[in-house]
Amino acid sequence: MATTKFDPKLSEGALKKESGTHQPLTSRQLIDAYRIMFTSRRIDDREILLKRQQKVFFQISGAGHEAVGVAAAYALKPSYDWFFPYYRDRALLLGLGATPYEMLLGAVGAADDPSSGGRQMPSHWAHKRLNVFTQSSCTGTQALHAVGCAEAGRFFNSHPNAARKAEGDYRQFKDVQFRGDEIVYVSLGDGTTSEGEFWEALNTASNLRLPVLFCVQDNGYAISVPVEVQTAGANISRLVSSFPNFHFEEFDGTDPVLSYAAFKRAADYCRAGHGPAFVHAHVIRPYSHSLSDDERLYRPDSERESDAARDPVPRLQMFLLREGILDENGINRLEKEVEEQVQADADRALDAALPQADSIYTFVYSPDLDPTSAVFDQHPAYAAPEATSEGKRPAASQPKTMADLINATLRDEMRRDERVIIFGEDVADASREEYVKQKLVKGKGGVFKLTAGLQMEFGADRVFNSPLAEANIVGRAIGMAGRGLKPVVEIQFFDYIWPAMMQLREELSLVRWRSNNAFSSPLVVRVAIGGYLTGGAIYHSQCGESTFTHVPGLRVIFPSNALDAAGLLRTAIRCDDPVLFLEHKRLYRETFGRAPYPGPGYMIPFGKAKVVQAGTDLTVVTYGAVVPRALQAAQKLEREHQVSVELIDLRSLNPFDWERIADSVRKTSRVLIAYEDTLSWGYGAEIAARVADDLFHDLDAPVKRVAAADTFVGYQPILEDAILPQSSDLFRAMKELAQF
Ligand SMILES: Cc1ncc(C[n+]2csc(CCOP(=O)(O)OP(=O)(O)O)c2C)c(N)n1
Ligand SMILES: [Mg+2]
Repeated sequence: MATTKFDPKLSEGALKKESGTHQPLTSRQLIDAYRIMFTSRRIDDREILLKRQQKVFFQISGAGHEAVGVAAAYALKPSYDWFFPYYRDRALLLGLGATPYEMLLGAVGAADDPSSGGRQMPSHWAHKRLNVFTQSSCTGTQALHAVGCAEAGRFFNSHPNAARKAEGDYRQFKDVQFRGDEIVYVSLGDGTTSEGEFWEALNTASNLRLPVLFCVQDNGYAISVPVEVQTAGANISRLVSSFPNFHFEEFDGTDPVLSYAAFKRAADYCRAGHGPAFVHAHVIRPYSHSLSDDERLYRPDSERESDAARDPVPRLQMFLLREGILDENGINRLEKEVEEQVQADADRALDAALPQADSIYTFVYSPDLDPTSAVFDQHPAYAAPEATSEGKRPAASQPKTMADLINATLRDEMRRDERVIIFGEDVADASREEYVKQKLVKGKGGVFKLTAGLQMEFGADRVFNSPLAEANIVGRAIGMAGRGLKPVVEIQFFDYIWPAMMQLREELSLVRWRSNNAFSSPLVVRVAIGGYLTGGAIYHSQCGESTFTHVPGLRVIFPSNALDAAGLLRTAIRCDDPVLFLEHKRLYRETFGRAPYPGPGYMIPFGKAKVVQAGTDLTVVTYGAVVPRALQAAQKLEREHQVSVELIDLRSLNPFDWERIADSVRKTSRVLIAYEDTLSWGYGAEIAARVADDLFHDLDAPVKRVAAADTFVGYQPILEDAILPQSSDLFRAMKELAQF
């Protein structure tokens, strides 16, 4: 295998040279660097001890990475720049101003742990005051958050009014701060460079010349997998070297002087607005991957010994002695002070208050703004759409399609709130804006044209195309929303949401809970969903909403008609929680459910179902494109068999309107749950279970479901019709249930 491994013997490190070569760090800074690095190592050692005593429950160390952390902290500004670190960044955090006590609170899982209040593993840093954004355990996701964060900084800088607070929506609870020349630091290990999100982040940072400083801390291993297996040619610097607009650095990251000089050059480049930087630091990992790993199983002693010779902590100690910056007494005094402090902080942390068991639901959603509340219950602003004497409606009250009203709602919300920005695949009118401006082309505005005209009205920095990469869309949006923007992003087809699944399931839904409310990323993901298209086939027809209603922290909305789409989308945009807004493609331009535009204030609270028609004999609970099909079946049943069906359109799937369902079932004693997704393990299973649990004694018949066959939507219409629930299927099931 052809490889270009980094050879530490070739390193030009200042620590290897003779005296007087430690510029640009002063003696004072070098002593402080040693204090931070030694403190970092001692906290790791203390945590390892506590883990062995079963007083903490997990340990992952920053050992071997300390010099890089200190260098980054020296080159960057806490509470000014933004930080998306990873678990080896203990020394960075200490260098920025986090305290050993705070870290040990994290280790014991104390209520006051500033990272997560005892919700995340130790070393999963977050620090609101220092601008350290919450991180997960997922390798690589943070790279896209960093990109979004940098985009937000740039946006607020060019739209300073957008940063102003406003009453009555999520902005009331989101402080926005930005600087003209801030840098966004993001770090990751060598193994993590194999993740697609890393490359997606480099691509966008490069293309947009964003001030993101990528720091790869290359310890040669990802748990037991060596770098030459992860990375073609074993050197990530070589692979990324052709990205345009980047400043590149590669160096021995066990040397703080060399590391600082490299970080300084990289930071200067970013801060001057030239673009991103890629800092590749070769480090060591002396303490195995974590306390759950024993590297002796896959690394021979010889390899571990040669690493140990580069250990940054003893190396800097030797350097300070050799250079006469500290004598032996000075070193001993410093180390003793650190030891005593870490010991005292550990004792104090062990006595700290622990989180309460009854706090488990706190911060799953915003504590400040409840989207089910009356704040979001706002009536249409137009007069009732009555016909005029000539039998014609005034233009404003002409019934419009769901597509029209979604477009109009987006437009009005963008006018109202400058923080609303839209991006996704093909959502812009034209990325080559001059074509539209010169009237050479009309512009696209989305494959379903839902965002048509928005770029032309609001500009290319508020409505723009993303790369064809769904994780890129959601990941960047999370970083932006974390800073206070309100991204309303589009996933072109539900069938292609899966590359973003990690960002949706592990990041978006969790930002608030895992940071104990220090951070939040309320944003809207609009998704075109569903079948009944004739020709949509497997990959343009999928439903799958229950995969997302299963995720705490996400709101899931699925309107069936134009008016509901407008009212619920406005709530989604103004609320303080992340929302998955599912738009049925078949309903976009359907005659069913058209409505005049209800005005720029119309809102429907989440969690409130709509009774499409009242009835007494049987309850049908459904949503989305099954609503018109169920209505047709219910009307036929009434005509032909005098069965009175109460039809409930849930429209909000999480939260959902249990009260409305329960009231109806108590009245009718019969319930059918109908949905377009595949039958088994679907959304209806949860409703059926709840009915069985809570309403068993009210039932006169078994709970029934009608849904898609447990297979895939076929292209040939004969197949599609057989697979998706049809009005005739609904009619049959309703009739059987009524007759039971
Ligand atoms: C997406 C994902 N896959 C797998 C893991 C499990 N895991 C945690 S750390 C790690 C290795 C990371 O190696 P590297 O990026 O080199 O960082 P290092 O720990 O060496 O500093 C793995 C596989 C994870 N946390 N996230
Ligand atoms: Mg590694």
